[in-house]
Amino acid sequence: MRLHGYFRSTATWRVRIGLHLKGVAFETVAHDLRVGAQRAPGYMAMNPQGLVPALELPDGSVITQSLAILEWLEETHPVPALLPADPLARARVRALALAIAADLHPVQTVGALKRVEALAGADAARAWAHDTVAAGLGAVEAMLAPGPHALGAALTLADLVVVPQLANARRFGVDLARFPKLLAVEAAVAGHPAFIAARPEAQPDFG
Ligand SMILES: N[C@@H](CCC(=O)N[C@@H](CS)C(=O)NCC(=O)O)C(=O)O
Repeated sequence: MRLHGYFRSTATWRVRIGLHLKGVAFETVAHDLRVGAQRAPGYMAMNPQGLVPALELPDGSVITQSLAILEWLEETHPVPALLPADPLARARVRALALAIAADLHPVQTVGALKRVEALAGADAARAWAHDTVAAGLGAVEAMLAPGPHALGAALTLADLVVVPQLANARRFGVDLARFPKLLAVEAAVAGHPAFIAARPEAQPDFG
């Protein structure tokens, strides 16, 4: 199995945590977003969106979209479970994951920020990234349940999405002291081997 990604990509990071948690071995194929490698014709043939991650299975099938990959992983490798058994609890996990992956994250990707910079300049792009991430995390902070994890006692898919987004927030200069519950979620998994192995600095393309 080959995970196409980039060390700093938060969407790829989510999937790395999931693969490590489930004990699924994978090979990393790096695409350097700084030089636009995600839009090279060979990769575009695999993911016409020109975005990472993409998971290439041994039979050549490709799955794109980090949450679709994680749901596939959950269905094919159910242990340890990343979704609760109760339908309402499952919906809450998915809602929290989507609040970041579908609403917050898309407005601060490399492509989105380049476009803001082209329209309004580098300072505007930095302010855009900071403000959209801060506003999005404010909403997510209010969605959290009593911990130690994002939605209660058990580690879920929501934690896999929260942790990378906090690292991104720091890059954009967001003051995370405003989000004590999110910081507690991050601290709860900081020593977990799967989370450590998935960190950007542990990846072969880090630099
Ligand atoms: N919704 C997608 C988002 C993928 C995405 O935006 N990936 C970013 C890296 S985190 C990317 O490839 N950016 C390149 C670009 O914007 O050109 C997912 O969850 O997989």
